[in-house]
Amino acid sequence: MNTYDVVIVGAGFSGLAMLNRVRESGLSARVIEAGSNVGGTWFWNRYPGARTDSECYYYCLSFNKELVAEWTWSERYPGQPEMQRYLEFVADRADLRKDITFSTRVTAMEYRDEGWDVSLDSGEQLRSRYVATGLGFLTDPHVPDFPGLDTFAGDLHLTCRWPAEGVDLRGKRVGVIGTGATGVQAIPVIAQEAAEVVVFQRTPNYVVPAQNRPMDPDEIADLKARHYEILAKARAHSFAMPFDAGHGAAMAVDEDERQRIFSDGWARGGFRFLFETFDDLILDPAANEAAAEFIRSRIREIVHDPATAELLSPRGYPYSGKRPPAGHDYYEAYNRDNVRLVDVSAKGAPIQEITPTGLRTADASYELDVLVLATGFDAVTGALTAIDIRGRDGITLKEKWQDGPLTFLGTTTAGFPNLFMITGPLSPFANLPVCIEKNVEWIGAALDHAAGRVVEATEEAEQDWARQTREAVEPTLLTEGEGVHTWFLGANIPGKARGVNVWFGGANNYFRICDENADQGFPGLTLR
Ligand code: N01
Repeated sequence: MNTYDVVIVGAGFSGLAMLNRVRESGLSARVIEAGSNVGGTWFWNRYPGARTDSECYYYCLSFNKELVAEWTWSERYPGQPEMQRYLEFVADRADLRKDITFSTRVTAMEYRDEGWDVSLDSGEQLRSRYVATGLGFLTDPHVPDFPGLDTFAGDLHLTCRWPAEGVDLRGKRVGVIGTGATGVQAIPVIAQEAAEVVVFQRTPNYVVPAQNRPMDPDEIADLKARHYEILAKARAHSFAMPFDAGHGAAMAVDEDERQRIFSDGWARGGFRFLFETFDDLILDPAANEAAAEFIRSRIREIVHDPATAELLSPRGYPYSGKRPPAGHDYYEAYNRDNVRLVDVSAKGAPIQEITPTGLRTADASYELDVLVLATGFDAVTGALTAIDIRGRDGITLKEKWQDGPLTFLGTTTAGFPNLFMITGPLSPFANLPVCIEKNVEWIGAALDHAAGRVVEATEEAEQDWARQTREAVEPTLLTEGEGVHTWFLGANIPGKARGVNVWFGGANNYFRICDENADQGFPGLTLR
């Protein structure tokens, strides 16, 4: 049996950064990756239009100065092929591939004799002192239980399992279910190719245009020169983006000024609208509604058909109550002759069944050649509980978390010694590469501190972290998305425990807490 100091699960941003870090400590490691290449989320999500929602120069890894110096981005928001090439570059430049086993899944892990037995779907068994998971927040696909789904005789595709060779949509009638961040990116691009696109929308989103553009060589040179200064700024920001503060409270300025600032935010694009307009959009209901109404007014301006514009306009939940998508001519797509929007909400005509030739709602039938499911993920916990992980007392992680996840700092959980999770449940949902590198830093330091001993979070520490997580989100409007199936509340999966699955107390505060914890010798962890 092959034996390692650390087995790492996943070769996306997290797994690559973790492998590099454990090598620095002189530990032996093996990465197990389900895909046939590195990339993680960027390996699987190849759907048309897939690209980052964060700007390239802070959606990247910083652990190695050469990575920063030698890689050049082409667009403000790189597309999936560029992200895939980037992560391959990282793996090659840091010489990581030789420790990665591809096209292999971890099926089970059992804690025994102060280490982990790791079972792979290849039949191989590994033995490891420690395990670090780098599974991502949004990994395990959610396929709704539509009656008749398996009878569909056309082509059925999940956005997060899009074939590498692509799908020929020319001349096809394409149905898309889902208008989250994925659907919002995919729909305008699919519409450029397909004969007809029918979008089945249950809940409209607040979509702000990303404002993509090519990167200018002078700008690239400047960003590279200031990379670590920019990283420090990102680490000081609540969502780990190197943004400036907004203009204070939205309702403290007059209506004209408010509209001017919102217009400016709209022109800056994407998350800058949320974070660089006003500082209280996720705190003050009136401020939030002002932003929401601004977005609705833009939808009415862009979309020619008033009935379609109204259907696209979110109401009844706050802006950011669902993770706001970034658009690339999203609303403009509904002005095309070949795009139709169908309301499948409870107020409209819900989906009844998938038929061999298409889809039937409560009031109509649609003939389709291709059905695209952009229906999201069993987020945060799904990829972890999909593995049969058995801890110290034989209890599985799934059993432990049946009423919601419990972790200490999102990285460890009591009863599962020597197991670390990179961006595990109750860690920040923010700009993920920055969060990942901070998690990797803390886990690397914890491994050094443990120096081969058994390390485990205490139940008191994780109860305290659960309390802090609940208290952190209380002043915000972010918990008001349950009725609109928000994934960060577990509300998109029927039967899943409800509650905030992530830390919304500010990524910057989280980083400070982790740094202090490490400086103080890791209180909250026991060593034996
Ligand atoms: O998934 P989602 P996603 N009947 O869960 C609909 C990240 N991301 O893959 O809103 C009908 O947001 C569902 O409807 P409703 C980002 O963090 C990042 O789009 O639940 N419809 C919704 O419209 C994002 O938040 C990037 O009512 C059903 C959609 O399917 C997260 O991933 C790009 C249904 C699912 O939306 C997830 O986004 C893309 C049903 N039974 C994603 N079930 C970038 O940063 C579900 N839906 C680039």
